[in-house]
Amino acid sequence: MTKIKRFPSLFRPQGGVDQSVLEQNKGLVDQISRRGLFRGTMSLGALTMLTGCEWGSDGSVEQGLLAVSRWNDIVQGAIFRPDHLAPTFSAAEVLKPPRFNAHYEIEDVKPVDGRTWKLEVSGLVNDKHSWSLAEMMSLPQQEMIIRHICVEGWDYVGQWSGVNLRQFLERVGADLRARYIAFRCADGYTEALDMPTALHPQTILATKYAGEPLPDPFGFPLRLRTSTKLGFKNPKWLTAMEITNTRPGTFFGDQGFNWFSGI
Ligand SMILES: Nc1nc2c(c(=O)[nH]1)N[C@H]1C(S)=C(S)[C@@H](COP(=O)(O)O)O[C@H]1N2
Ligand SMILES: [Mo]
Repeated sequence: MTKIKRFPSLFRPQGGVDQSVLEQNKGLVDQISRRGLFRGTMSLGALTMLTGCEWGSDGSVEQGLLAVSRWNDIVQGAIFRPDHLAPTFSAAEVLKPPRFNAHYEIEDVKPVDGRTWKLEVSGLVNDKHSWSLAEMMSLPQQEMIIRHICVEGWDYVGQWSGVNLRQFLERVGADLRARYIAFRCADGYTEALDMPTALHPQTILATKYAGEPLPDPFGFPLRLRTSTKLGFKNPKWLTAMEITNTRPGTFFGDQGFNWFSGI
């Protein structure tokens, strides 16, 4: 049986007074503010004023954060800078092996067989053929050393290489005016990107970590790596991609996490 992990969720307070929720996530708020989203104007007090909620009384943390989340989606979409590059790091800073996370424990990872694996491509796209691993590996590869930030409050520098998503979308004749790319994974996980993020120069379909094929727990044979999104918007063990104008449901988004979750 797969154990479902309990996340220290921003959105599901355990009931009663929970002053610690924002405190626990202060690192993330600070990160986002350092990376320019709030430009230093957004304090925890300001969040209270923005949402008109007393943080901590029954259910209000949840309501307040949902309000912030909806506001975030609008503002984040509006201020997203398509060509603004996320910070990159040196090879010496790369964590080896990377730090694992999923909504279950590492022992429950079910490795994907690269010999039979395919990536399905569907929706608003000309070329709907499924891609084998060999075909993916034959495309030009791009490398980036970027920071991974998880909502649980930890981060690491990782070295990822693979196929630039914009170049892949152009190659398969995707409609780049479509609004979303939806992803499905071998473990049933779902995620999605808005098109501007999909077309960002540091968004790739990664096949390697630190120059080696992705180890099984980290998404072999193919995962998404965005430089401008939180960890959970980087689906592992990809099996399908759909180009669509209908906003896709996502594993964490459907539980109330901020859909955009990035800068
Ligand atoms: N398929 C799938 N992808 C997933 C997850 C998952 O549970 N299943 N967890 C996400 C979360 S919450 C994080 S932080 C990152 C962790 O990636 P890593 O193990 O390479 O650090 O993967 C994301 N992608
Ligand atoms: Mo995460």
